[in-house]
Amino acid sequence: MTYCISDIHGCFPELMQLLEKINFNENDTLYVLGDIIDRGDYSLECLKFVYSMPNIKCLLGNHEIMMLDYFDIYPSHCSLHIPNANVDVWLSQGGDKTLSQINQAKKQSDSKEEWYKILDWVKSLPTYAEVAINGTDYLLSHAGFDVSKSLSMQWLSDLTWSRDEFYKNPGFDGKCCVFGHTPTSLLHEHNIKDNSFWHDPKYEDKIGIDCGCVFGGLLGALCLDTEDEIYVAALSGWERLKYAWKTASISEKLLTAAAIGGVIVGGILLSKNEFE
Ligand SMILES: [Mn+2]
Repeated sequence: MTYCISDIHGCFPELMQLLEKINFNENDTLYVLGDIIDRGDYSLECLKFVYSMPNIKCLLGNHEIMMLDYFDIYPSHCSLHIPNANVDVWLSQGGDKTLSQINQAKKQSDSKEEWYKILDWVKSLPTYAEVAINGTDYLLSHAGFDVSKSLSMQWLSDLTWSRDEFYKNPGFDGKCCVFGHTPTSLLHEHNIKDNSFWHDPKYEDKIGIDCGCVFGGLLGALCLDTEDEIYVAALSGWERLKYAWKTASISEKLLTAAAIGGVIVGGILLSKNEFE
């Protein structure tokens, strides 16, 4: 099977849950439509994971581009790219969390070396992909396309920053565009609480799959073979804490317990309610 996921934004536990739910294995292919990093707690884990998997193909998102800009690196596959004049943009868009994870990793020489390999790989990521399955031609990119131009003439900004122009107009003739970038709750005009995929109701030629996981929504996988939609919910604050707990040091555990008024019993963190 071939699946698409977008806008993981550092939500590593949810990514693992989703892959388990679809029973992802070596016979499957997964396209990740960019914005693997930023805002969430596990950007580096997410990057390392997708980098290590030969059957996961990633496309560049605007967050990866902001990161490359920050490190003054030019993406390989683009027709025109103007770096952000202000490198702090990345840090203000959730890149600050990613940067501190990177800096932490760079302290060890092994992971420092690995980091530079990953950065080189991010730089080389393509900006879109064409996939034909069961007679449907899918066009995948992070944010959409400028349909007034041919595929080879797309600017990097068309593929990674497109929004309303793309949503409100017909797509490419006879193709189905799959994209992320804008949480679908903002695209479902009549129900802002709907985090499921957005199927263009007017032209029926676009599917939005950023389900806003990092904002408390869903992480979704679209199966291109069956058009099945598989979702996992974003972890709650408490589930997130429990997840972080597994890898925390003793001092981090003590600080966390004190901060939430929790209690440690037999190495397990209990909330006040659970303890009483
Ligand atoms: Mn984006």
